[in-house]
Amino acid sequence: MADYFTGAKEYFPGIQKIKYEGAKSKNPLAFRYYDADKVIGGKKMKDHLRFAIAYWHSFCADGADPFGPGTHIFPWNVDAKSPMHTAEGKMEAAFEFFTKIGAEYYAFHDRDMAPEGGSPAESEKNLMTLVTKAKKLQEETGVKLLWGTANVFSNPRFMNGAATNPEFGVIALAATQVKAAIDATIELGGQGYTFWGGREGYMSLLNTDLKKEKENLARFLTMARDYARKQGFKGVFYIEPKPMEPTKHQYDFDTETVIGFLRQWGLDKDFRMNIEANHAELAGHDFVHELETAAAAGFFGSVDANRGDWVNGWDTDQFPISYYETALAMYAIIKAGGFTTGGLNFDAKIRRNSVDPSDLFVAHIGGMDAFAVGLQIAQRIIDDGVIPGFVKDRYASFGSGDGAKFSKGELSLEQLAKIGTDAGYGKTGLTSGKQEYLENVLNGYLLGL
Ligand code: XLS
Ligand code: CA
Ligand code: CA
Repeated sequence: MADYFTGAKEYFPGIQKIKYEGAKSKNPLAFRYYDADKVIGGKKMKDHLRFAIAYWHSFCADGADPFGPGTHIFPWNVDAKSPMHTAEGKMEAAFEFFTKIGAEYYAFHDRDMAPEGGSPAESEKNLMTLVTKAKKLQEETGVKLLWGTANVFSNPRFMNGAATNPEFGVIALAATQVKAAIDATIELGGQGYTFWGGREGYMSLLNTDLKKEKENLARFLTMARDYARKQGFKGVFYIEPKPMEPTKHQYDFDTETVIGFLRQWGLDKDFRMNIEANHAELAGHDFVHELETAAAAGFFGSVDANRGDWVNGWDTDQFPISYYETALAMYAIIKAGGFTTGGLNFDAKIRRNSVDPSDLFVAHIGGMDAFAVGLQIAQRIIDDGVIPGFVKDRYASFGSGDGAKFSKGELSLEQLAKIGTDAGYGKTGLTSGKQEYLENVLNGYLLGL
């Protein structure tokens, strides 16, 4: 990867490539824990973590919220001659940022990269112009595309949904975008293509044919899968679960729901999960619950790394900072075999009042350091062996004798009941789960770095 890139104009002047300076550093523009080439458990940190930058939050979202306008002054918007000129400047700024922060991957929506034109054909032409530029910048810098996606939720035409819209015409317009975004992803060598069902849900069942909408969603995903495969896409399709917001109920509610849907419609071979920490919380789950649920069913794919705020019930998309959470997440990810096509995509935004250009760097440094710490704690959990050993012992009764027969499906209910009858009640089942002990062991690792 290039040391760092700047286009004709440097958009983050005064900020050099961010370096690892160690835990004692007081420099806010340095990593204290993320040391890209340091080997942990036989693999470099950067290959475990596969950090990606989200184009939309970092270079598009200007801090606007329902109560006020944007506060972030993007230098590529200043003096821009046209929307395409803005988009080109934004892209150069993005690649400058990717290389200065040292992230090898990025993720984007079609409309983050290129402005919508006056017709679907013009929109596609705009996108492909920017894709050509992105491809060149990727080659120059060594930065790669983690995944692409289409924004089929922001434009008012999608206010009633995209693939689940009650009007066929809207579904066809969504197809123009998804087809072009798949082409763009293939052209850029993207390792994945993501579907986040932004408005694929309902606000009221009084006006909704739920069965039809879910069938249409399945049909649309099948068509997209078939098109991408026909065009030679070898990557992974991701569904990103989210229970609500902007709709009252989204069909991709959580991992378990999505897995059922994918299996029902025969999409389970091509699709995996892109799990976002904040969405897990909105669904009433822990981030790690979603990771373990996906991994247990063979659907672990990629991660949108962020966090919510425990006192807010919405998608605050804050940068991850909790070592406790990153440690448990990395433990689950390593147990799942680590990332292959996926990575840790910072789907996170700086706060509306974080208006200094350096704030974007500081935020990502915090997130990258938090995952670097989490990775090291996870490796300590594995190396020390107390927690995995405890879990293994807890299920030891399935390893031999009748327990092993049960696991292999060799017992009928009558045979199983006879084993219970012969054994009698005794003290069976009265074994401590030792949760508090394990929590203390974990806290020891957190402090031990
Ligand atoms: C919004 C989602 C979105 C997806 C990509 O809540 O997180 O940003 O990640 O469309
Ligand atoms: Ca996301
Ligand atoms: Ca989110």
